[in-house]
Amino acid sequence: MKKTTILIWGMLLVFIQLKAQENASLGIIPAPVKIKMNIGNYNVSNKIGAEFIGFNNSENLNNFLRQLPLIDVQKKNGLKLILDKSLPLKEEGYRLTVTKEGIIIRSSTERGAFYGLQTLLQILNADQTEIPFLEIEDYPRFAYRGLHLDVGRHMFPVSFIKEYIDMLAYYKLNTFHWHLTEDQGWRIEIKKYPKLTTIGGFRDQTLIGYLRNKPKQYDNERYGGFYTQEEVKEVVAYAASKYITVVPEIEMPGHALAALSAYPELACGKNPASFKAAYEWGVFDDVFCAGKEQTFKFLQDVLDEVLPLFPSEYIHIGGDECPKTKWKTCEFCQKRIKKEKLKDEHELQSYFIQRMEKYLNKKGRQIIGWDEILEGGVAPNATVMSWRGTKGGIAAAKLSHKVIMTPGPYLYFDKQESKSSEEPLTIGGHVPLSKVYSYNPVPDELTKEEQKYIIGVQANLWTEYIRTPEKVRYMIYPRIFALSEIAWTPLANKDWKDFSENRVVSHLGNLDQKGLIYRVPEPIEAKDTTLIGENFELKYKVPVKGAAIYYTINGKVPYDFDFKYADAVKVSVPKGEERILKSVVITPSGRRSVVVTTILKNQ
Ligand code: TNX
Repeated sequence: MKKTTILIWGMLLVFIQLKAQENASLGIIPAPVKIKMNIGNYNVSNKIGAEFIGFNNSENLNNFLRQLPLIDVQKKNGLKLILDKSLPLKEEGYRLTVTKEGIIIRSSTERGAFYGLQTLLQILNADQTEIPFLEIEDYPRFAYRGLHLDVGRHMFPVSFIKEYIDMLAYYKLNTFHWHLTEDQGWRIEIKKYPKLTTIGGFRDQTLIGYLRNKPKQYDNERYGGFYTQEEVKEVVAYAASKYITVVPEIEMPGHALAALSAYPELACGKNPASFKAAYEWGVFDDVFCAGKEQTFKFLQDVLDEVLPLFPSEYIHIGGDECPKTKWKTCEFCQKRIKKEKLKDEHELQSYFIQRMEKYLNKKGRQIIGWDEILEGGVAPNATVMSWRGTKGGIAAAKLSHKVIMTPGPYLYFDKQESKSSEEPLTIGGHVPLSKVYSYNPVPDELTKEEQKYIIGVQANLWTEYIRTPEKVRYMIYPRIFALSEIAWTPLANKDWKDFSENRVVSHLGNLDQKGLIYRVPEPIEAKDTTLIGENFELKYKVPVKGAAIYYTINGKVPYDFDFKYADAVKVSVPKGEERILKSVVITPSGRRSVVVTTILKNQ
């Protein structure tokens, strides 16, 4: 071969390689386990057909396929879904291949095929006309991948719960933790105890503003509602059609004021006061009495109605933040402590949880509890949700209990993403996207053996300060993307740069196109800080596809008629002066990021 021919071939190879790398992440969140790019593209600009092989007439998958704009059910060729029980992948895994013959999704379960379809959908979201030839092998890192929603503090319509479930499925999360009972409202219909919802479902008013503001103000408006059992069934069935398990939470013994407002006899003492569902936030002293048999009878009755609605193996029974104040002076609780030879009120809480566990185990269910259930002795089969940091999770794993990691400092999406004063009212605290992404649910403190007890990870959305579906979206996007990736993607494949600069950018671009609310990230690389120098040249990147960065250097809030960022922000500052650079992202739909202020100083 002539030298020039070799050179041309060589250049071509380099080009192909670069092209393949450029596509390497394909915009998929969570990043798959393995992607191999091949040369060529499969054209999908015309609709393609779909064919099931080996599936026993899967209604779920069929219905799902039917809704995809890519698919024409009248056609046959194009996409093949093959059920292959011998596939050596984890239960939820799949293989997706695209060749000139078409697209094949191979899996050993329906669930796996469903996740293969989510991947396909995400690839198509980036390009509607062509899919590169490729081979993907994929399966989850953790079996439990959850997102929680508190409907006690504020309620959200069934239609929105379904949207939430769709979003979970699209990001390959498989558990929706539905927090159904709270001090501020009991949200699930229980036929035997109708007052739980007619009385306990409503509060007289709601706190306006932050809990610690003085003086406190209230909105003077009755607030409430609940889900009927029919609605619950509808949600659970909808979730199941997206391969999502709904884990209900019925809180005990604390966070029970709404229940006590309906049935005050379940509180401590002979003649308990009357109660009202709480209308501000926090932890309240009045809790279920652990001494009265009546309390257990009530909770078992409630669970008897809850269990048939939720096929989930796990039932969450709360267990967090239960003050022992009332128990200390309650004759019934004290009698129980003596009779059961308990050391103190912590052991009484443990008695409470263990007794409920026994009841649920007998019915074939397992309990999950917040990490407080470790205090006073953990129930023998309980799974622990570690929320006060990771200590509880580590302790539980060392005791050979299953653990779901949901630590506040990393995975509480009710905390705000930045410290900017432009952030909306939140519960406080600060959990930026990068912090969520940095979280590894398996703590270094555990041995290999103990690590096996970490069955998964979850983010929580408490809604004291979240009143509308729109604000839920603001709080979860884009942090849910990071949750998805830490829950699914192998540790070794995590790649913050590709995630934050490519994939988040395109997924937020899609939300923007749909006109949905989400939190617009600040210009990538822009920092609230002071820089010292004379000639500044700052490079930023756009965090949302199609968006632009605008800036001012006179300290004013930037608008879209100000300087538009192109290659760099170039500013020269005379000796002894400073310039206040403010930058903002504005998206195609007109959404704005918070403003970043960078002081440029020439000393
Ligand atoms: C603690 S997390 C709680 C919730 C609050 C939340 C606010 C947990 C088990 N209990 O009741 O809503 O903090 O971040």
